[in-house]
Amino acid sequence: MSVRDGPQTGSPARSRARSPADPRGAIRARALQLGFDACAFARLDGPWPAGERLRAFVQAGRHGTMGWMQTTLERRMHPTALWTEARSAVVLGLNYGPDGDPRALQARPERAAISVYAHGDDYHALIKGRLKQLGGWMAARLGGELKVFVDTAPLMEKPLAEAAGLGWQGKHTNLVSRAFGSWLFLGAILTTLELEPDAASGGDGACGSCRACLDACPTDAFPAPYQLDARRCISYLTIEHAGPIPREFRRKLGNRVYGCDDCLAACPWNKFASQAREARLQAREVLRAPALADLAALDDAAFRALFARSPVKRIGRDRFVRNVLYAIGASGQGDLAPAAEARLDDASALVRGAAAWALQQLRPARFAALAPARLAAEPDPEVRAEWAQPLSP
Ligand code: B12
Ligand code: SF4
Ligand code: SF4
Repeated sequence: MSVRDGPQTGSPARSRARSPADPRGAIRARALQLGFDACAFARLDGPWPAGERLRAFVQAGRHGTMGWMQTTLERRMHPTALWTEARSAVVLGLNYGPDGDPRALQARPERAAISVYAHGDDYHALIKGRLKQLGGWMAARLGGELKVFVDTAPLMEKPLAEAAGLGWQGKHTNLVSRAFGSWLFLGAILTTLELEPDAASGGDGACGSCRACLDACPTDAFPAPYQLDARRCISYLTIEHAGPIPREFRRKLGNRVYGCDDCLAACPWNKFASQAREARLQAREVLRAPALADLAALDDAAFRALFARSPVKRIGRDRFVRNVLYAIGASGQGDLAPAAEARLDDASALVRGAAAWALQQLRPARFAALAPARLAAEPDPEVRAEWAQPLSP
């Protein structure tokens, strides 16, 4: 989702009349007032190794089915390739620190783990609204043209945040902040104004010899420190990947039904983190540890109601219930088998296939007894393939 509504243009006459003596200080103060937790500045003419690294990532196919990374590659490689007139970036951070260690839920396999970032309202809408407010204020006070971005535009936000000194890209590839650990959403405003930059954080110094995030990854998604193969990442598999998830990953998903926090949560810099102050990002009680059996029974209307204003809504009921059924299959909880069996005749082939796999994991004898009739009646080739599979680890 692009939030470019711009360019928003300020009136030079008005802006001269009101222009503050310290524009950076004024922008920062306004950003904090609007509820952002961090604000820093970068020039766009500095060193930028990120572009070539992105090209290598795409050339190696590590973006998987996120074809938009390839189609927007040239614009995505540098902020000025996206917008030639841009001179400076205002980079904003919003703390979404949890109130505990999200990995604790892994000890309760009958419950679903939804990634921390999706426990409250959708951050895109929240940040977009605030960026627009800040942008409108900047345009009126300082003039220039600007565009606002959060997440879905072809702008590399993490290297930009590192260039602005908000933190550094850690070995898990996310931005780590000395003040907020790994729990910081990013947004940015590109502007034609020449704003004084902050000092860049620079390099990998603050990770040192630590490799806690690399060792924490359940699916070995890091081919090397600072590099992610998205095709192996649970966040990609559960959110972005459309079809059946490859069998090699299904048990490793555990009870993670939407995104993953393991590498973020493992980072020792989180000891400086604090709980999110933004009310709309606080965890909704109902999403903290929902029962897998309840989630597997969601129809489209119930799914939409449960995930109203939540980022989870974006993936739709079928993909979500697919994830829930994999979690049921990986749970080792035989009493969840009826919840899987109840989905064998689902209208969605994606759901039927995941239900068959879950039943096979929990009740192999029951699965074997049903398989011949199911194979004969099932029209979808991918679901038939599930019924034809021998039990595998
Ligand atoms: C595509 C994408 C994904 C993909 C790919 C993730 C990835 N690491 O690339 C998937 C779906 C897997 C994903 C997952 C998540 N995402 Co995401 N995602 C994005 C998106 C849209 C683009 C990122 C991108 O350009 N990736 C391409 C790769 C090549 O870029 P890169 O990670 O910066 O790669 C750098 C390193 O590899 C490094 N590098 C490579 N080699 C070397 C060698 C050395 C020596 C060094 C020092 C560095 C280095 O250089 C590269 C360029 O800077 C951004 C939003 C945006 N517009 O930027 C959000 C974003 C990165 N995601 C975000 C979040 C929160 C997540 C999740 C935590 C969500 C969750 N809980 O499930 C996970 C984290 C998984 C992980 N470990 O990265 C936040 C991160 C905030 C932060 N503090 O960093 C962002 C910025 C969204 C936002 N606006 O807040 N995401
Ligand atoms: S989000 Fe999870 S699966 Fe993805 S890299 Fe981090 S630990 Fe691995
Ligand atoms: S866990 Fe260690 S290696 Fe990973 S980002 Fe944090 S400090 Fe760096």
